[in-house]
Amino acid sequence: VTHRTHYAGEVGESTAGSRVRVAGWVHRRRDHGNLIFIDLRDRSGLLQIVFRPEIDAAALAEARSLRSEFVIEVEGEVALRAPENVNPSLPSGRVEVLAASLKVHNRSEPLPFSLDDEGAGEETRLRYRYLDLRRAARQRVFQLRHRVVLEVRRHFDALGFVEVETPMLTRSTPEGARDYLVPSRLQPGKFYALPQSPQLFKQILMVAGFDRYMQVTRCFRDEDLRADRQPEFTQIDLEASFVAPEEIYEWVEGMLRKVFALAGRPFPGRVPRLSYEEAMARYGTDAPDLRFGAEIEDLSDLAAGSGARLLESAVQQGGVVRGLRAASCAGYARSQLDRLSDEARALGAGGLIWLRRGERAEVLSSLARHLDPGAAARMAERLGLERNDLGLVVAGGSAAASKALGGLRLLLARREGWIPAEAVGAAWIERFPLFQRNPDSGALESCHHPFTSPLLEDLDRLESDPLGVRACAYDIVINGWEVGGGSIRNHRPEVQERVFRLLGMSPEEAQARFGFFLQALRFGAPPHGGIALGVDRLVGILAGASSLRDVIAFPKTTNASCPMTEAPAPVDPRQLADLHIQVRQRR
Ligand code: AMO
Repeated sequence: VTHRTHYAGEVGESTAGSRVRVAGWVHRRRDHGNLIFIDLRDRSGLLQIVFRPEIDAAALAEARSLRSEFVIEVEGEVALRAPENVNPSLPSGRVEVLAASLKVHNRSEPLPFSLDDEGAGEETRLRYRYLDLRRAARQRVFQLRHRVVLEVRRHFDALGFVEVETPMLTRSTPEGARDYLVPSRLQPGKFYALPQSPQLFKQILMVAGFDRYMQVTRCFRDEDLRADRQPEFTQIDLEASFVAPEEIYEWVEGMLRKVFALAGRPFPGRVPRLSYEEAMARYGTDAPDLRFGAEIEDLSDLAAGSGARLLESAVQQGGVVRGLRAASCAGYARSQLDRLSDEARALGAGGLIWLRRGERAEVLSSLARHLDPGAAARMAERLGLERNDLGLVVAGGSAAASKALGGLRLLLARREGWIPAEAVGAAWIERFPLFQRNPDSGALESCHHPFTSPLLEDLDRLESDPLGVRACAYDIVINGWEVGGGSIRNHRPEVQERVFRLLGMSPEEAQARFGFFLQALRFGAPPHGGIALGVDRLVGILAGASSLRDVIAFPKTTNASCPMTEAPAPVDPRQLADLHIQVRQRR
């Protein structure tokens, strides 16, 4: 045999007696003097190789020089192991290969960390990412990622979507982040932007009559990084003409059902829909984690006549009283309650009030005698407090109260283990506001992006009440992660121009930035809409990863650098000169 015949993991009982040639890395070596055992590893798993003097003395001698991660190729006969040597935890655990020849392809320096040890710091693991990626658990993630993307392409192909590639060197597409810029050599002082998304191109493909477009594509956003954000990430990007949100939901839910099945996880039969307003009120966030209850309840109507001035005055001043049930937490000690109060304040609440139902179902509260017992009982009732439950209550402005309670809800869920391990909680969030005010400048800005259409019923109020206008936009949220977002677009140029004006763009400025796009809309743009889903976030959820870095082969760290290549890096001054760029060092 002259070439590899099997992957290590394929050599099992059925190959016993045959001759195989396998190749891979020395995972472990055990030297028993006149007997050497090697665990050979390739991407499929491990296989035990035995070097015996009576089979090939030369190979045995050479095997003595092998060390971890040397690259070898071995030929030999597959033999059944003696019963006492069977390893039931390996697919190849009943057999071993009696080495008749050994070829050492390469040596390896001692590794900076052991492949068996998860303990090495992340910076080190990313610097030597190729070693980190040799681990079976890591390889499984990328196998899964591959199969997910394949399934997604099949799904949309079957629905008549056509994959079209859009440029990477382009103009700025506003998605709310800073652009990565690429200087032009041929046109001094001009820059391309890397796409924050293919948004404008996919809309233009609808004008071009493609009808159903999809692309699995890289997007670039220069924004502050978190566990769920990378500066470059991959989207499953879709757009379709003559389409309603309902149809897009169906396509996406169908896709999700298939990829969850791939990962062996059940996906809910029907994904519930929540308005943005409901999500904010009940969960304090537009990306609620629906794997557990503890929803926020409004208690404002119970404040009047409750005897507690704190609650009454909050409501009189236009605020709210809201709370949630922390099941079985009535036994919290003073210190635990103090910690929760501090956490509530850090989340923006003025303070935290608690109620609890004791052993005999009596209701106690931190407001003690300031709170009328009848009102306390009604609040406990509304929150659904049973024996030994704790109720957490916040009074104040509506947004702040819900946000703080939403934050506590997540903290407690993690702390108290309310999230069942295999659970999947998904929802569509709809009817977002079209605009929000920039907290610094006070100017209107798009909540999603400027190409999103207002709800038809709100179109008349675009200029008179822009903040009250809702968008025909939707997000899909899974396990508290925003996995996708999209909208129906402004296909009529007049509406698009009105939106640009409200965003503070003069017609000249709109023309300068988006003239090509407005022009396209004027040549018979069909009504259209779409969505983009984050592949990294989706695979992250399927793989149970806590950070996107675990599902991206070569990710960036939080300061947007790559420890392996050490990008970003200085460049040769001549390169800069070609680009007409001079770097000014900040003093
Ligand atoms: P949006 O900006 O909501 O919409 O992005 C869509 C999805 O892309 C993923 N995502 C990210 N993933 C990792 N790191 C990031 N920095 C990051 N930013 C976004 C998320 C998100 O839900 N053009 C529109 C789509 C449309 O309207 O059709 C867009 O890009 O999963």
